[in-house]
Amino acid sequence: TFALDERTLRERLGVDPARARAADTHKGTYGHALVAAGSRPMSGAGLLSARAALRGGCGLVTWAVPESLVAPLAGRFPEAMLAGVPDGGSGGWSAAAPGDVARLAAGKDALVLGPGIGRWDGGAAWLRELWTRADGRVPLVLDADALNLVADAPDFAAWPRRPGAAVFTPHPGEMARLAGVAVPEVQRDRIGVARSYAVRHGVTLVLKGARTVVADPSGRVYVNGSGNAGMATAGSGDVLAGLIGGLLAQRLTGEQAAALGVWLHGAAGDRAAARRPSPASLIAGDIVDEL
Ligand code: NPW
Ligand code: AMP
Ligand code: MG
Repeated sequence: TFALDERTLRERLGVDPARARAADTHKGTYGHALVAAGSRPMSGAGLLSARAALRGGCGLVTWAVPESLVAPLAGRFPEAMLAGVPDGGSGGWSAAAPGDVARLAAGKDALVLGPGIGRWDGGAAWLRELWTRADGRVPLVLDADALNLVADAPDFAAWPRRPGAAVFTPHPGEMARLAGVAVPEVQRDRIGVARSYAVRHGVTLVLKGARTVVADPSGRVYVNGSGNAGMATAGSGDVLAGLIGGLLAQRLTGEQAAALGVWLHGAAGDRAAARRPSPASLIAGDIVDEL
């Protein structure tokens, strides 16, 4: 188990939080992330996530939303491209075809799925179809409701392994659902629960909360030292998911992107809290702005 700090990032993981850019590069150098996030009541989750992906330094972001939201969201985030997935007018993902999302993900450098997508009957089968049909080489971040859909699946362990990285970012409530245990059991042994899920399912598991745990599929574990309780606020997890996706799009490994993303997110939260009279007034958009 390693302390997750700047030294571990540089010396063990070979990533530099303040990395420079080579002069002779262009936006294509830095990858294209697809962020599939947000629905009618939770479009903000998608906005925060997609903005964080771009702030994480990836070159291009396409933000996919249920088609009915494209017109109301037009112009809200000028740096991102908007893609509408046919939704039958619902503003939600339950009527969207998994194949449409898989097609948008084809050729992208990362896919972030979950913030603000909601839960619905049949959602687990929907996600399984997307998991199977999307190009398995595209690295994946699953967060929030996408993790609840995984938890609803009776047979996740039997889903095909994808060759690309998969990073799961549950908070303790979501981790409890994934592992089929109660929240206090998760909190009693955060490292053990995160590590065993990561190893068993071949994913990089980010168990969020004070001292976030990052466990990689080989069983290596990092415990984060940045961040503060001001980050216990709506949307801060949506920011983390987008940020990790933006780092994956830049060809970091799942382990590197998860560790760097978690540390940067906490460090940005610390800077944002220091600017406020009290950490209590921190909101998730402040974290994005500090990245
Ligand atoms: P309790 O009762 O609060 O203690 P949900 P969600 C538990 C979107 N958002 N330690 C918690 O327990 C997200 O992206 C949209 C222990 C409760 O039982 C999702 O798509 C926003 N327990 C969707 O909302 C801004 C913890 O888990 C349950 C815990 C639902 O996500 C907000 C809550 O989990 C939000 O990001 C902890 N640290 N944390 C927007 N602006 O559009 C949570 N629990 O039911 O999955 O609800 O996390 O709010
Ligand atoms: P979510 O519950 O999905 O919005 O995620 C919350 C985010 O805020 C995660 O990245 C957590 O690690 C972070 N966070 C929440 N509470 C704390 C805390 N007390 N100390 C540090 N980070 C926190
Ligand atoms: Mg969340």
